[in-house]
Amino acid sequence: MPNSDSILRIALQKSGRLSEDSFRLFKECGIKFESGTGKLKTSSSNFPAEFLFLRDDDIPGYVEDGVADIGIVGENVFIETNRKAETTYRLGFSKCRLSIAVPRGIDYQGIDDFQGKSIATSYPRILGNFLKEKGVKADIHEISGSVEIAPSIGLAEGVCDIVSSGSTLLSNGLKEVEVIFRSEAILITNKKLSKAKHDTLNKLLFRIKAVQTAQNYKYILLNAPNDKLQDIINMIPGMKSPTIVPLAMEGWSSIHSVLEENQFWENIEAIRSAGAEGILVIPIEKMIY
Ligand code: PRT
Ligand code: ZN
Repeated sequence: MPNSDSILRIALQKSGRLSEDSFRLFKECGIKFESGTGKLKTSSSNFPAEFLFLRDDDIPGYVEDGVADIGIVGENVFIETNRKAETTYRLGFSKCRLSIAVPRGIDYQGIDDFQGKSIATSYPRILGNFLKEKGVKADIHEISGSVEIAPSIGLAEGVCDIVSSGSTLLSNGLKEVEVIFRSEAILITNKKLSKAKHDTLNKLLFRIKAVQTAQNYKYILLNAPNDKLQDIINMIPGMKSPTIVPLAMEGWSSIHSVLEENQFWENIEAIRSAGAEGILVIPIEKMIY
């Protein structure tokens, strides 16, 4: 049993756009817990962690107050709620942008077009800061949902909302004219975490980094004639150096290495022209340097 002082309370979105990727991340880190049973709280069976399932908007406040030690939330919500917590790690999923949009027929010239006009949004703080920085005095009309319909019902001249594919704007007759903030899921931490909980957090971060590093790399196996080995090794140097195993066929070897996926695609033609055959590329589950 872990010492209760070291148990990390983790706030996750109960159900929504962050949930699936957050749950998957813990699964890939080998941290087991039950979810999806309508429970609001559960413990991990194999890691010193408790999970709280919450509305995303409540997560920064819970982490600031220390009800949760850490949480996963969209950076847009973290900045908008203006709660005090550390941004510990950028997770790279749930990427989106906060943008200003106007009706498609409008001849938009620039942000100054909004002087004296109104913009509907659920993000008054981020929008307010942006307008202030640009010296634009506009009325911010705060609404909590269905922001996109505001211009068509005469509520505001423009909207400021989260955009991902852009299809919601398109289907509401709007066009994106200013990107004011780019967001992704982040891991936030209470500012007064105890030493014991910090140690647990470091164990968790170690696992997250191992999983995320692995996702960018591939294990590569290929066969090559022995007189071409050095050329190919130079192209796929691996973590330390590649493994070379002789094949049963005289004069040939198998090279095993680790390669960043982008590097693989950039070098594949050169590797083939250097004489490599039977190339296999295999996903890596965890990677620790
Ligand atoms: O119920 P709860 O309060 O927990 O969830 P929620 O409904 O407030 O949030 P949710 O689950 O919709 O989003 C959680 C987080 O996901 C957001 O805070 C963002 O950080 C991130 N995210 C990523 C998005 C989107 N993509 C997104 N597309 N959040 C919202 N949208 C909405 C947007 O508001 C708009 O209505 O999707 C629509 C636009 O999408 P496209 O693809 O049509 O452009
Ligand atoms: Zn929400």
